[in-house]
Amino acid sequence: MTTLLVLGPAGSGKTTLVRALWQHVKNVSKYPNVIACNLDPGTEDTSKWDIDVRDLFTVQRIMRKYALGPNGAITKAYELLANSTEVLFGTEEQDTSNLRIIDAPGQLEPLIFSETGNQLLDSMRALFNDMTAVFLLPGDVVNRPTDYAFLLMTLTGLHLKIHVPVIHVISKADLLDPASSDYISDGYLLKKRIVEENAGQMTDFALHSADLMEQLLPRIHVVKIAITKEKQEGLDSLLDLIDETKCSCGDLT
Ligand SMILES: Nc1nc2c(ncn2[C@@H]2O[C@H](COP(=O)(O)OP(=O)(O)OP(=O)(O)O)[C@@H](O)[C@H]2O)c(=O)[nH]1
Ligand SMILES: [Mg+2]
Repeated sequence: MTTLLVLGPAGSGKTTLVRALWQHVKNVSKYPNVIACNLDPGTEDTSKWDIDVRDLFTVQRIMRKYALGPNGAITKAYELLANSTEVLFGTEEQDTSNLRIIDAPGQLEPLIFSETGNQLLDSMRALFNDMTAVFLLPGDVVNRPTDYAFLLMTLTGLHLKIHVPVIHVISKADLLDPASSDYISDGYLLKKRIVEENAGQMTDFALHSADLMEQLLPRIHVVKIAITKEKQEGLDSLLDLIDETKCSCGDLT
């Protein structure tokens, strides 16, 4: 049994990846019972999901019921969700799937900084002792070295908080400049590009971030994924890396 929690900044391609991987995996015999779950109560996505949090509540309904704005409603949704994970997913005995792919909401702040976000992560870890997080770093953001360093810091904080293996995915890899590939795993080059980019006050922060990352970066496995109308790339590499997380010899950290 494997549970993938797909996380990333708003618009980073989470839903696109979850649905493409779901379709792709149905053809891979080792995961005959794959299910896709929508955990985003705010999405207006109209596709069919095996499990959908909107069957329990939506951001719109929470906003009305508790007189909250959209971000307050997301935080409230995490609180409600933390107490409903078993209702939503069923118990382990009821669940016959061998791969669950979960699409998380794009708002990372309530997950990282709120008490209810902590509760939700606790309750998901308790329900899914096989959970692996997949964190998306979108290619167009990676193209800007300063923002890439900033996003890596966010990801590292999340990694330390979430207490599960984290797979790094460069999403929208079709948008990645060839020159960006050089510094994705190389802290020294990343710092050089940050200085060249000269993004004002962010430069010093990004340089410190890259300093902290320098030892870590070469050891992080990164999968590049592109899902466009024309092509789908990287899904098999992602599945291989997921298998590696199951293997005790896999060094993902
Ligand atoms: N070029 C390119 N565009 C992509 C790719 N994946 C997704 N997109 C586009 O990026 C936009 C956002 O994709 P979503 O899958 O909705 O992103 P998301 O992370 O689920 O967004 P939120 O749930 O709103 O946070 C859509 O217009 C997608 O078509 C990709 O690999 N390449
Ligand atoms: Mg989405």
